[in-house]
Amino acid sequence: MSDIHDNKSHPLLSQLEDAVALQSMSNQQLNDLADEVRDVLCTLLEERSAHFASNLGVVELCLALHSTFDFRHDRLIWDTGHQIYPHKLVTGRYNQFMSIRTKSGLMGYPNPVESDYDLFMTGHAGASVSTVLGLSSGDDILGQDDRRAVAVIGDGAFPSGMVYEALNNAAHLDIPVIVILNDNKMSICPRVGGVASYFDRLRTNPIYTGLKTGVSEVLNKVPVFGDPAERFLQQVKEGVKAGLHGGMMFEEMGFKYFGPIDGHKIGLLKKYLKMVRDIDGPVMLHVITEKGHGYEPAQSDPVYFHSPPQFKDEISNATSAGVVEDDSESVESLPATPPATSPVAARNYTHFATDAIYEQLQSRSDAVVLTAAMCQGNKLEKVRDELASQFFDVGICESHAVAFAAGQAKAGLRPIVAIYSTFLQRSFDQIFQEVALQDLPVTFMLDRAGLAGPDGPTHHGVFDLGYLRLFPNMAVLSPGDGLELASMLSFALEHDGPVAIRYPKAVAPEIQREIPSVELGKAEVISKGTDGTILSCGAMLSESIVAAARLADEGISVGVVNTRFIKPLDEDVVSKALRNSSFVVTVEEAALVGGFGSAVMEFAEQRRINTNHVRRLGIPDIFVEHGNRDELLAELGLDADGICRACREMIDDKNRFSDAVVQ
Ligand SMILES: Cc1ncc(C[n+]2csc(CCOP(=O)(O)OP(=O)(O)O)c2C)c(N)n1
Repeated sequence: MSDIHDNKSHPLLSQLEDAVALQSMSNQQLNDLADEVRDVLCTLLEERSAHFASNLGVVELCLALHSTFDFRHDRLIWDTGHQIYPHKLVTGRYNQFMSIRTKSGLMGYPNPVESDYDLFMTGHAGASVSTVLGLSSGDDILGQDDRRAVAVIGDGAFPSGMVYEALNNAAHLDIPVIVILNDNKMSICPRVGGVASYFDRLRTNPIYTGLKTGVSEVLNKVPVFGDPAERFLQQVKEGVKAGLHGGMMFEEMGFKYFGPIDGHKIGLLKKYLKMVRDIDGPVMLHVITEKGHGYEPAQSDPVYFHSPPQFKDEISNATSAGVVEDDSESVESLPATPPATSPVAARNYTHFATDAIYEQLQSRSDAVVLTAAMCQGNKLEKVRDELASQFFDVGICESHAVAFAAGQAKAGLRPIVAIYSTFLQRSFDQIFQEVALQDLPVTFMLDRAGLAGPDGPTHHGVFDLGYLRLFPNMAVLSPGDGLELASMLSFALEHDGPVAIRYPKAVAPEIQREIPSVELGKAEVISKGTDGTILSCGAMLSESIVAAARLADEGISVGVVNTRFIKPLDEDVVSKALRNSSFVVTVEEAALVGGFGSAVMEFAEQRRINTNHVRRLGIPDIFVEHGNRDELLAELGLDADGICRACREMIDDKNRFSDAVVQ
């Protein structure tokens, strides 16, 4: 791991004990500090993959905020939280910074356990305006109305429906809340939609373009406190009335809107921040930044540099036009463990899914695919570019995506909703009402279903079985290897009702065998055993096969079932396993509460089958920390070792139980 501690090139950062010190720094010092922050970010990327361009883009904004506010007392929320790195560096975490995104190291997102400067643990976009408004409301009621509450939200996150719910409520409450719109023209890919076009129009405002020098002259005289600030505000407002102003939409919603201003000029930012700090009501400051600012390759290719692989290996061939071996929101090195039974192609589930989607869209004109701003993560660029009329990017609007797909399905299309497991949580109610209740043929492709690795608890997709299994009409599938994925998608598009297919962020093994066709509620029996049965859910199959092979070497005969369907279960296969095996182990990369093992137990209860001999392996009732997926799986007992251990324990238990009976 690179050492930044002794780095003489960070004289300011290495001495900085607390962000409050920024308040007494000159603009020149803050600019020097910005250079040091960028240097650390580049050093980090030499070490490992991380969110990069977004962080480079907010350096000046972050420093200006901390030099204007005291966030030990005031409130600051970075929407989503992927651009939190400069904030971490100036809030006492410089020394631990190089541990970021490693197990037991700093999180790549805000984490209140690390620092009081991080108020919420976040990773999902679009919630910041609501939480900041709530903080301001709490402070207001509790008599702490000298505290100021600031949300920094990107233009990519801004179209989220929740933002408008919060803006609406803020205008009604009319309490101080500062929303900073960080407009860099980008989501992960270039942002799309009507809100994006509106922001583009706002950029033509003379305050930003500098056409009306009168305005910038006024800005140079910005006073700091009290009435003069009000007077300045009045002057700016006069400018507004004189036709300089954009932001009417926000003004009409009850916000005072300022900007857009250059988000890389610390002095200018501080002036505006001081002004909005003293306004007694909802205010929006529109700041223009450049994603990747300060590092030329990231400036020219912010899509690739959103979360690129580590520098060492990849920087020379970095281009967003080419295929990036990224399997993330953030990239992680690909796990190596092959299933013992087969050769492995180093392709991950996402690649199999993308190919299957492309083929379906090519062969069926009624099939369409939807993404919620994750074209790159879902590797849908080829579909977007070659089959544009069947491709829909709705922005970071997962709830809308699902209801929109329901409408398309009702109209006769076969929509495929490609949303990561964790983000689909946003659409719980639309899955219920618009899709399942209507029994509409919408197919959900849930990538990152399982442990999402270094992104951590905000991104692990481990709750989907719980929330999908709930709904009548819903079929829930998970492929045991890459080869099954395409057949599962063709099944889904022929099925007359909603289907969800979940798969993890992992290399997809190709288990060489005669693959039976996918039929509703039919499992695949991989091997039979005389002692016990492993009921494997989805990607746990290869580890289950490895475990069974190892146990066979020890003289323990364990069969393996690739259950394929979590709902409906293959009642015949599951009931035979429960009745005929002396023990059954269920294995899933999902929360045990409401998951696959729970489904097996519920089924056993319905059939009045004893379950003393059943053991469920999966994610216990905790939020799993960040770390490499393999490390996390091993720790949770969800690798071949863990499965073997569980099987041996079941045999020991059985022996103890028989001894007790004999006595
Ligand atoms: C609900 C949700 N959907 C999708 C994502 C994945 N995601 C992470 S960052 C990002 C882009 C955010 O764009 P913006 O807010 O403009 O920030 P920028 O990276 O441009 O600074 C997306 C789509 C997410 N974190 N949360």
